[in-house]
Amino acid sequence: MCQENTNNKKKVLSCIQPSGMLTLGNYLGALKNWIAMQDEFDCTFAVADLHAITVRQEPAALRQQIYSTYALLLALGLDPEKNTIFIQSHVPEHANLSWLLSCYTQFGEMSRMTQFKDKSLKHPENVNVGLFSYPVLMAADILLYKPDFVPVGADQKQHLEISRDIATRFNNIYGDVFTIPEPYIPKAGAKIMSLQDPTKKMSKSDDNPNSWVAILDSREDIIRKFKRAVTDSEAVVRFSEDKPGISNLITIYSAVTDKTISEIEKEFEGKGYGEFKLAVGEAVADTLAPIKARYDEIIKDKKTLEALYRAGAEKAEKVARKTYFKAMKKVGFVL
Ligand code: ATP
Ligand code: LTN
Repeated sequence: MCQENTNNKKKVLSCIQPSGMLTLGNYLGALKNWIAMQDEFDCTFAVADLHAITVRQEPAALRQQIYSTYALLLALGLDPEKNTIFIQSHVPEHANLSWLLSCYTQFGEMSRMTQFKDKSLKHPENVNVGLFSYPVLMAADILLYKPDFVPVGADQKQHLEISRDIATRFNNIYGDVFTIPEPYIPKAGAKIMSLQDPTKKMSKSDDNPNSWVAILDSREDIIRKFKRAVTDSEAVVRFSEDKPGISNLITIYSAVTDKTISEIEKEFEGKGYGEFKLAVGEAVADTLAPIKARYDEIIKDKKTLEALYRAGAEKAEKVARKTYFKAMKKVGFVL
C-alpha cells in the first residue's frame, strides 16, 4: 500500500548496483545505514540494474545478480512491508526522467566526474555514452522520490552534488518540482579500501578477488583474505595516513565491533599484525554469518521473491509517476 507521507517521517532513497557480489565496502559504507534508517524514515531502496549495464555484463550472470542483490537486501533485514524495495528497470519513469534531466545537464559538468574518469580508464574498449551520463540516471532515481536524505558511501558524494545541482537548476526555471536531497554518509566505514591495494577503494568489480570480501563469502575465505591483506613493515597497530593498509583494517574492525580507534590501538599494543589480522577476519565473519544464513533461505524461494519485487515496483511507481508527470507538464509536454 502506498502511504505517501501519511506519517510525516522524513524520506530516504538509495540504490545499489547488481554489478557483482556485494562487498564489505557496500555493507559498511551504505547498507548498514539503510538498515539503521528503516524505523525512523520512510525509505525507498532499489536494485539499480540499469546502471549495471554501463559496463558490459553477461546476460545470465546479470539476471542472477539482480535476484541475488534483491534477496540480499531482504537478508540484511530490510523489511519489504515497512520500506519500498524494487528493481529500477521495473519502474520506467527512471529512464524517462533521465532523458528529461539530461537536457538540463551540461556536458562540462559531467566530464568532471571522477568515477567516469576511473571507469573509462579501466574499460578503454567500452567508453559508452551511458557511462558518461550515468549520474543523470542517478539524479532521476533520486529526484522521483523527493527524498530528504540519500545514504551512500563517500565515493558517491560527487554524484549526489550533481543531482542537487540539476534539481536546483530545474526548480529555478519551473518552480518547486524537486526536493533538494542531502547526502547521508557514515562516519566509520564511509570508504573501505581494497585489501590488496589500500590506496584504491574496495570494489566488487575489481578483478582480484583477494582485494574484496563479499558479504556472502565463507568464514574461511574471509579469514584467508584478511590474513593476506597488504600492510606495512612497521608491525605496530596504529592508525596513520602513511599506513593505509593497517588504517583500513582498523576502520573495518571499528565498524564491525563499534570499538574506537584508540581502544583498538590499545587492545593490540605489543601484538603483531598476524594476531590483529586474524581478529579482524573473525569479527567480520561473525558479523556476516547470520546474513549469509538468511540469504541462503530467501534465494531458494523464487516465487516469494518475485511477489515481493513486483509489489515493490507497484508501490514505487505510484510515487514516481506523480513526480515525472509534474516535471513533464512544467516543461510543456501535452499529457
Ligand atoms: P563498482 O565497484 O562496481 O563500481 P560499487 O560497489 O562502487 O560498484 P554500488 O554497488 O552502486 O557501487 O555501491 C553501492 C553503495 O556502496 C554506494 O552507496 C557506495 O557509496 C557504497 N560503496 C561502494 N564501495 C564502497 C567502499 N569501498 N567503501 C564504502 N562504501 C562503498
Ligand atoms: N551510482 C551509485 C548507485 C546508485 C545510487 C542511485 C545511489 C544508482 N542510483 C541513487 C544512491 C541513489 C553507485 O554506483 N554506488
